[in-house]
Amino acid sequence: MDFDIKYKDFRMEVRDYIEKNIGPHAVAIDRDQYYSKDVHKAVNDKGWWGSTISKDYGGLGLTMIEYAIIVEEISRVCGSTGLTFAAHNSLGTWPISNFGSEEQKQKYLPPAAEKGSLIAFGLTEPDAGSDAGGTKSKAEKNGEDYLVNGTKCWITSANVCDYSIITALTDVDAGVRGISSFVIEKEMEGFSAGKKENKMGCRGSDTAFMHFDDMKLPAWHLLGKEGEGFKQFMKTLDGGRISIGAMGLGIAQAALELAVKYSESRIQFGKPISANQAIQFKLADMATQIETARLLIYKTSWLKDNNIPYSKYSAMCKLYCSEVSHFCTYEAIQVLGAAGLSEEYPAERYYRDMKLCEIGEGTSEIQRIVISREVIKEMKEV
Ligand code: COS
Repeated sequence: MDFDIKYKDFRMEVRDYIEKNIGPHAVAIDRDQYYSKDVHKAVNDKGWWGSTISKDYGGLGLTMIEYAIIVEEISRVCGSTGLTFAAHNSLGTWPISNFGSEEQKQKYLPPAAEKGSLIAFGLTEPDAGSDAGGTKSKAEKNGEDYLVNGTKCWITSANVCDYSIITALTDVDAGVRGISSFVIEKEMEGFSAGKKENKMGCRGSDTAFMHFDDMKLPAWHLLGKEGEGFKQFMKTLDGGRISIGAMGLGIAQAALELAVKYSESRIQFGKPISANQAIQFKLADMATQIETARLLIYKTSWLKDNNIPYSKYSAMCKLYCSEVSHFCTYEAIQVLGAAGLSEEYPAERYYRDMKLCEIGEGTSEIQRIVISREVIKEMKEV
């Protein structure tokens, strides 16, 4: 288990770049709720929009471990950017790399990797959230084309994306086996995105509705085969859950660092508050949970990199890291006292940003369902 040692230099180099190039924008991104072109460029200058895209298509071809470290380090500085980054790489480019035709890969991956063309993931609908199989959007065959109608909601980068993966029913009577995936382009006639949601956290990430109104899609936009959509996005979410875990971990790490720094500088009763056991116990619990969470991210990423089944572990990453993030951001505010409530310190931003990790890409409750189903299955196999 030499992950920390092996990736130490990589992490430090990534951290240094992010602190210099994304850090200065984080407060304004949250306060003014905008998608920062400067930050987009900073990520693009490193080629990170193509983190997991193969070098054959202009990407960096990073391992999951390396990519998870980047997600963690970006989120340590800016939750909004961490979310946009994780959604684009895990949910946008990954399904094209893994299920796309050569034509789709040639068309969509190089612009993502080389120019930072953002790819969104349109799965969730007003009636299909946790029950992802409840998709109502339809893609009806119309000669050589599909005609798509429907609505998606809570889609990260709905307005700022260039392309998106979407899901729609190609057979309304076949249940989850009737769901198919497509790659669409934002400029297509019939596509529109709604007003950006005013969220409590990750306020700079562009979350909005997507509408398809008789959107005509040539058949080659189908990802894989008809009816494969449900399994494709379940596999996609397996990877996405590692990245949201890494996002929560980054926010937790930031909260710990802030709590340590503040407790060393805040003098009460003639000594730094870090000299009190009440504070020390909090810091110890935060640090221990963060260490455990990071090991879980490393292990799960390693499993993915080595093509070993990891569905249970990715749900554990998402569940555990987001709960660690909740705990650490809550405790950081407690350590800071009144200062923790003020926007003068980032503790309250961490607390608001963290909440997305317990909800986006499947709630904590859904992760528990996935984990328990896997555990029961494993026990039956013994
Ligand atoms: N990888 C590959 N295949 C998978 C899979 C996975 N992780 N999970 C399920 N499948 C397959 C199953 O093997 C099954 O295949 P067969 O029909 O060939 O046996 C098929 O998909 C249907 O699976 P299942 O019956 O388990 O589907 P359910 O509707 O019961 O799934 C859960 C329930 C809760 C697991 C699922 O709906 C889920 O993960 N929901 C959360 C979705 C989510 O995260 N939404 C937020 C999105 S924000 S981007």
